[in-house]
Amino acid sequence: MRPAFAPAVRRRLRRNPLERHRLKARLHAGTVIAAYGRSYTVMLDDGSSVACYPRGKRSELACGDRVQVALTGPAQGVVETIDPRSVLFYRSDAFRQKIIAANVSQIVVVLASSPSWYEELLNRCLVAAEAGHTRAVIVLNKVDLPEATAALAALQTYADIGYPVVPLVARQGVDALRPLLEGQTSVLVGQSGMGKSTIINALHPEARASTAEVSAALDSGKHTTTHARLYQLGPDTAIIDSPGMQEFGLHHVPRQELDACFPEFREWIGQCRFSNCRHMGEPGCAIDGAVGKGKVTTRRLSAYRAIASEAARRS
Ligand SMILES: Nc1nc2c(ncn2[C@@H]2O[C@H](COP(=O)(O)OP(=O)(O)OP(=O)(O)O)[C@@H](O)[C@H]2O)c(=O)[nH]1
Ligand SMILES: [Mg+2]
Ligand SMILES: [Zn+2]
Repeated sequence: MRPAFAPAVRRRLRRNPLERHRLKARLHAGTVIAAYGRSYTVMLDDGSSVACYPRGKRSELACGDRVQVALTGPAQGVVETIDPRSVLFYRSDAFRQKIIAANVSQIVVVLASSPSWYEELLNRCLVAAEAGHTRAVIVLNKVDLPEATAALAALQTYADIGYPVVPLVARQGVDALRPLLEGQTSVLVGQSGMGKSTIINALHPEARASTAEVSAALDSGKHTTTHARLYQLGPDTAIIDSPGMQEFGLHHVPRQELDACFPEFREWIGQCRFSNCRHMGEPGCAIDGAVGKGKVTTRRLSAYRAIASEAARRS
């Protein structure tokens, strides 16, 4: 696919075909491997790293973006264009989008036996993955801790739906996760302190990503990772570490797309008494019926209703 040029560059190019030719000849293709503020690190396809800033005032680059860079000095450059993205994984509230990563093929939600994890955040990450037609995997890290038994039991629902659930002790090794990452560009997401960067370090020992003890008093992590970073694990395998998050806004997921974001609802959709059933407690709702038959859990239906109410309030 041809790269999409930024508007300012497009204008310049249209005006001057000679410059278009020159610019194209000087551009180097690469991948954004770190994004902090308006500074980026781009790994060029020849393996060299370039410190870059974007042309123009607004920067909308994300870790994982494929870009075309014009070199301006030794290991320095300007991002001239962003290639079209296959996927943009992001959260959003009423005011803005928070881009997490681009061009990922898989979302890995990292939970841990301790600190405690929020089921609401898990459900929201899964909805965002489904809305972007991206595979999702759940990791339960720190199964060496006594809380593991209860955490694994709570995750059975998700395994039943079909999401791979991988128990892990990242401090000891990540071999159980490796086969699921092969050939994928994955992004690790989750609350602070779950062990995302510990997983990265186990997969890519040169990464030396910072990790920190969690706070027992606050039952939470310390937001150690401050920006996303991509690590290449093989020719066609990459993984992105991301900063811990506490909430996951889904303002970008339209109400009418929500049913499809709950995979276990799919076989019941279209079977409600009313063709315009919103599954919010209407009589003859097939999803309520599925809960009665034990095919859908009350907790997942409640999660659906909370997100649906939020979406309905927006519109
Ligand atoms: N007991 C135990 N502790 C672990 C394991 N994996 C990671 N930890 C510890 O959990 C703490 C937090 O790990 P990090 O890797 O920094 O967590 P993170 O998810 O990257 O956190 P943020 O960057 O803040 O989002 C560290 O003290 C790790 O050593 C594990 O398998 N078992
Ligand atoms: Mg981290
Ligand atoms: Zn219904």
